[in-house]
Amino acid sequence: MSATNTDMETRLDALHARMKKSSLAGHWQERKRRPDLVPWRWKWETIYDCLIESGEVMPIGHAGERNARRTVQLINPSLVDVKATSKTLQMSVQLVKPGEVAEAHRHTAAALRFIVASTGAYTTVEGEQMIMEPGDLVLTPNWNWHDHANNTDDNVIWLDVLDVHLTGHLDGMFGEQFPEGAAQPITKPDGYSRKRFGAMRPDTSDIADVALLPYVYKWAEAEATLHEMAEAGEASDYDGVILEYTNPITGGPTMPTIGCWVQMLRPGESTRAHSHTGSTIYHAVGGAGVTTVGRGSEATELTWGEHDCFFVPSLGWHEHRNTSKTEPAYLFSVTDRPVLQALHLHREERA
Ligand code: GTQ
Ligand code: FE2
Repeated sequence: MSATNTDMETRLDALHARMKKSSLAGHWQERKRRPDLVPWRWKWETIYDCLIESGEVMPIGHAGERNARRTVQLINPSLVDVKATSKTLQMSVQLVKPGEVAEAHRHTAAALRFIVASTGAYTTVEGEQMIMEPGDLVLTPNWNWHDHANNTDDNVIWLDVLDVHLTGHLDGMFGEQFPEGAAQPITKPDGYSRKRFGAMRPDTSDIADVALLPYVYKWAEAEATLHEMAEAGEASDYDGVILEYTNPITGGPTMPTIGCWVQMLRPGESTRAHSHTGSTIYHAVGGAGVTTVGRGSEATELTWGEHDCFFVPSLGWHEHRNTSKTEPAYLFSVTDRPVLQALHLHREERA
């Protein structure tokens, strides 16, 4: 090595040390990589066992306390330290036992509930009591007051999805407890949101932000529509028969930060592989199948049955297969795609 090169190396080392002291760095210097998320599958049996056990050993606390909600959180193995399902979203499973109340609060993180087991428990959102039936999707957009009560004789269990990790990365997280008691007063009639914001609706100019509406999507309607679409042959090669849960006024995504979809894979159906930006967390509402993530020697097979949950990372090639020759399979999914779309970052590639 020439004297000049040695001289440069010595000076470069000194420069690095000098920059480090002043909180500066060269573009050429290495940095720690953000973790790559792995495809993953959580068996319902295991989630359920842990959730029921948590019901025995962890009481629900008051609003503002760490145990104000009793949930078991789904964790991506690459995000163990930050306890996250993806870099943007958190999926958890919540249990409210008979007679319990999860007290009222609101926060900047947007939330949704997808009901797994309920015999008439309800969640109250912005003064409207929303009865939860299995397969229903209830939205709690950011800054909506919400509390949950179970006045039935059976456990109520649902999936929570929140954009807490995105909101956290953006340093936009804050919240507050309801000032006047554990549960907010019920100020609206049953079914209010669907009448006020649905296809036949009064003037909406008084609504502060139409992208943040409390809303309920009923499973019975989703299921019937999926079957009618299947009969009409309205299906995608990449997703099977698929519906988006749209905002009833804007027609845009479910919420600004979380998009929700439900798809039916017909008996024996295999979809074609595609890859797109946006990571997706799936929940099998019913049926059984296999989702292949990645291609060739890198491929991972995620085998799922009723109520299992699984994760497909952004840009991961994926294809679904319904392994039953006689029964349909239903997948509910949530994605951060609306964020990528809003930022003009969304891309898709098809096999
Ligand atoms: O039910 O309000 O899973 O505030 C995490 C935070 C659920 C809720 C979660 C929450 C809730
Ligand atoms: Fe909450």
